[in-house]
Amino acid sequence: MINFRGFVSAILLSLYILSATPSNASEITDSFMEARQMSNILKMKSIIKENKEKIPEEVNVLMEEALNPETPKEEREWRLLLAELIARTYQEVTRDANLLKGVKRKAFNTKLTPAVISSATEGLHIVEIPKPDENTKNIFKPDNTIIKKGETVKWVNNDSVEHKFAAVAAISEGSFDSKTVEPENSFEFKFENPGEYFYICFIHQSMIGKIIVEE
Ligand SMILES: [Cu+2]
Repeated sequence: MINFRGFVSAILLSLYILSATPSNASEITDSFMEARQMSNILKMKSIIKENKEKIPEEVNVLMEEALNPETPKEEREWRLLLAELIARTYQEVTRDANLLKGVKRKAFNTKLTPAVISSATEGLHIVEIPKPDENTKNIFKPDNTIIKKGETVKWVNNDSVEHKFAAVAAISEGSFDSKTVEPENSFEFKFENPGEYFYICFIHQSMIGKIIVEE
């Protein structure tokens, strides 16, 4: 006796896999995707284990496609998620966190405006949190700045609501935590170590920024 419901869902699942898999995905990515669709975590891990040497390149290709402006938007997001999932599984299998770190940093970078060299005012670099206007709200301005080692950034809350932001530990060179910054208040941090500091507001998840500290 054929189980009709089971048959239909198997067909639907394979259609889903076909439509969701990038047309030029490699065999490794394809089989990883299939294992993911089946929620077969053991299989996902074994695919990564068997192809350990090829995975960083595999992830790089996915990231390049994800960051290519000519790739359609949903496909970009989808590839980014897949790259992150493969890199996370790679970390679980190899204990090497660098691949995942790279993916997360690149994904974060895509949401920022291009980095600008910030000029200090009275010894401080100012990042403003402006009042909302018709186009924007809950932003850091500028959201991506380059400063020099030993310099200080002052975040000034000119908004009418509070914000609370901190460096994302997994991908940043070091940490800072503003705690709650009330309207008309500010937070200062002196950057002693060169590197990249990615930060987010805990109250507004899309509110992000980055400070690049140069030698
Ligand atoms: Cu906020």
